[in-house]
Amino acid sequence: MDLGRQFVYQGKYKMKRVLVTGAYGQIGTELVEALRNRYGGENVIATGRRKPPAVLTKDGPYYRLDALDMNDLQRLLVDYNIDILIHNVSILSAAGEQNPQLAWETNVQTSYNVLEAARIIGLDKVMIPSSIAAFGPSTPRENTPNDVIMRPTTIYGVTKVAIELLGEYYARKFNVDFRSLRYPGIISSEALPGGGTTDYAVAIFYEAIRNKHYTSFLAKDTRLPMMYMPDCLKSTIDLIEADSKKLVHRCFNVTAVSFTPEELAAEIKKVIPDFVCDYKPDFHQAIADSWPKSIDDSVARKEWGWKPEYDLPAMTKDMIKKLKQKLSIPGK
Ligand code: AKB
Repeated sequence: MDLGRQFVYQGKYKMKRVLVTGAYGQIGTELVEALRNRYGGENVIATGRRKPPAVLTKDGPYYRLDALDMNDLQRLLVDYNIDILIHNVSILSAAGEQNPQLAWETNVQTSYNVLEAARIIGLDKVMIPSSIAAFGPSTPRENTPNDVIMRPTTIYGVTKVAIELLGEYYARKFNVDFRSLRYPGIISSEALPGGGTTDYAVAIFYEAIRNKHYTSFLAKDTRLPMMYMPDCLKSTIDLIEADSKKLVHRCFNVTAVSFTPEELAAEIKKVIPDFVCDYKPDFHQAIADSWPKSIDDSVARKEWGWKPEYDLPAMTKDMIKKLKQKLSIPGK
């Protein structure tokens, strides 16, 4: 019996109930689907502020929720008898630099609401993602350890450090089971990312397939840690279901691969030989230059058995195959 997914209620095993905020974003869209396959459609509530994509309306409940509204948030958690809350609402790095005030309010104030709601209602677990952006220029950039100096220089990074510290405080002070993953750049074929610095690694695939040409906003030798969506979903679900007795940490580095735009373009060229990539670095470059080039995720491997499945060639082949299907372009 997998007790990560189930609990005993009146002598019977019941599936846990999960609420996902920011469910219509890049990670949320596929995470809700994966959770519904695992926990049952009616046990996973998708919430967001926009109109939900069709994929999220067919197999389970969805609600409009602005996580800044504490009353609405608590009402949904109580009405749906939620056990696990995954808070995916976030303004990402590049968008954050355009509007730092909005990034602080959206990222930190909603996370505070989520942690407070978890404390008041007594939720089982709360997962709030962090990012490689929580590190900064004074952090060692190669093989960045889990526990190391964190002095980010973007507002997005500042909000992520604040959220990590607040979550750890709630865990210590109020016994809230807070967990967090420092996601690297996520590459996905379903929902598009928006407002991030690693977004180039998704856009490049669309442009390679549609136009055989892409202009990267990062320099060709900018190495960053990355992960394919199936690994992102696996890491998220594995950490949610990890036995709390085995967790020494609350916030974990996770990674799968590290590559540069030039290396990614070369890999795409193996499948689309006439693809051409050129490079015009813009304001994203300074953000990327403040982040790690590669990540040491040995703490996650040790405490909850994290192990990625996709390397750069496997991810590239799968992305191109899926996007060609999605965009209805013949050939593999
Ligand atoms: C971004 O580029 O801002 C995000 C991230 C690395 O957290 N994808």
